[in-house]
Amino acid sequence: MAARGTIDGLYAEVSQFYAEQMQALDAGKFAAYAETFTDDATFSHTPGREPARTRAGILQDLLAVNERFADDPQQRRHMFTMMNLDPQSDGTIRSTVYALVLTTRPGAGPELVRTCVVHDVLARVDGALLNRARRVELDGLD
Ligand code: SDN
Repeated sequence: MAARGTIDGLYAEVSQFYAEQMQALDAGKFAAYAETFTDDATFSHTPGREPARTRAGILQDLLAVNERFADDPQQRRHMFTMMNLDPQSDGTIRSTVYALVLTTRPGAGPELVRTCVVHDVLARVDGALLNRARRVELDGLD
C-alpha cells in the first residue's frame, strides 16, 4: 500500500488522465483513445481474443469491436472507480481499477452490462502519462 500523502498529486493526475481517456472512448473518438497508449502498447479486453498491439493495432481493433454497435444505437459509459495505484521503482505505475460499463438505448433506462477489473501499466513519455499495457478482466467468466 502506498504511504499516505505521497500519492495525492499522482492520484489526481491519473484520475484526470482516465477521465479524458474514457470520455474519448465513450464519445467514439477512437483515435484520441488510441493516442493515450504508447506506440508499443498492448491492450487485452476480451478473453480468447489476441491482445491488440501497437497504437495503430489498438485503433483498428476498437474500430472492429465497435462495428457490432453499428445497427444498435446506444450510449456506452465506462465508469472507473476504486483506483489503486502502485508506483514502481522504474518509474512506471501499476494501476488496478474497477470499471462499470453502462449502456443506454434511446427511450430506455440505463443498464449495467459489465463489471470488470482493469490492470494497467502507465508510463511517462515526455512527461505525459500513457498506457503501456491494459488488461481488462471481465467478471463472471472462468
Ligand atoms: O477500454 C476499456 C474497456 C474496453 O475497451 C472494452 C471493450 O470491449 C472494447 C477500459 C475498461 C473496460 C473496458 C471494457 C471493455 C469491454 C470489452 C468487451 C465488451 O464490451 O463486450
